Amino acid sequence: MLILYALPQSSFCAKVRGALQFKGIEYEEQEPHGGSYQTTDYQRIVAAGSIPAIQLGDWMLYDSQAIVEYLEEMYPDPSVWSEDPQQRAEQRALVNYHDSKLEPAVRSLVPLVRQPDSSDREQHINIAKDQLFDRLFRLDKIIASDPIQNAKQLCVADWVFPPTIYMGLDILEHMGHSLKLPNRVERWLQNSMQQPIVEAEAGRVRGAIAQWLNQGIERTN
Ligand SMILES: N[C@@H](CCC(=O)N[C@@H](CS)C(=O)NCC(=O)O)C(=O)O
Repeated sequence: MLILYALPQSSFCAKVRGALQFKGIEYEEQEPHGGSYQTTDYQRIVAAGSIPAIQLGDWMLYDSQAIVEYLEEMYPDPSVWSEDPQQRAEQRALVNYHDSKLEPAVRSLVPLVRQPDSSDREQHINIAKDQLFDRLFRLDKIIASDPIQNAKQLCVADWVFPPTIYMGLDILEHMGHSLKLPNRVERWLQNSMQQPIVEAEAGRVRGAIAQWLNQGIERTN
């Protein structure tokens, strides 16, 4: 049985979980040893020290994209990519845009959540928010050429972006800010959320983020 090491608040884990579910692969999900990827017990078996990772017998693989590509080779049907080579290449580029541009922009909001109110913090929030908006604005331009919307079926991009986008919106809202999504991104988000896999993955990440944000409220009150 394939073991997936994952945590519920991670979009990278949602990427792999979505692929496993889309392909109907049996798996067992476990939190990293000690509940954190920073523990020596976890890092003893996953040298990269990151989540997600999969284990099959004594074989271990880290990195969400490598895992998805491995699953795609081993279980090609249904494919997590379009049948059309150009569209498939665009979808891969889009997922890479998520991993290298959008997710880091959302992640830069995280350390600001627990900082005490100050004009300095406010300034940092505005800088991070502008960067996030810029990346969403570029995403809007990228999807104008339609790497996903003409596809006949879901692809990885459909279930990896929503958890990250909601994470950004929810964290900003918690810090008293809002961000209006560009129109095409908003439409894509709403359409993808009609799909059970996407709704489940986004819901899971949002639930974990909400719990983390609210724990902060309990602690400071
Ligand atoms: N490129 C990696 C990134 C995954 C990642 O950044 N995971 C975070 C948690 S969401 C993590 O494990 N961070 C610890 C680290 O990378 O050292 C992937 O796609 O799996």
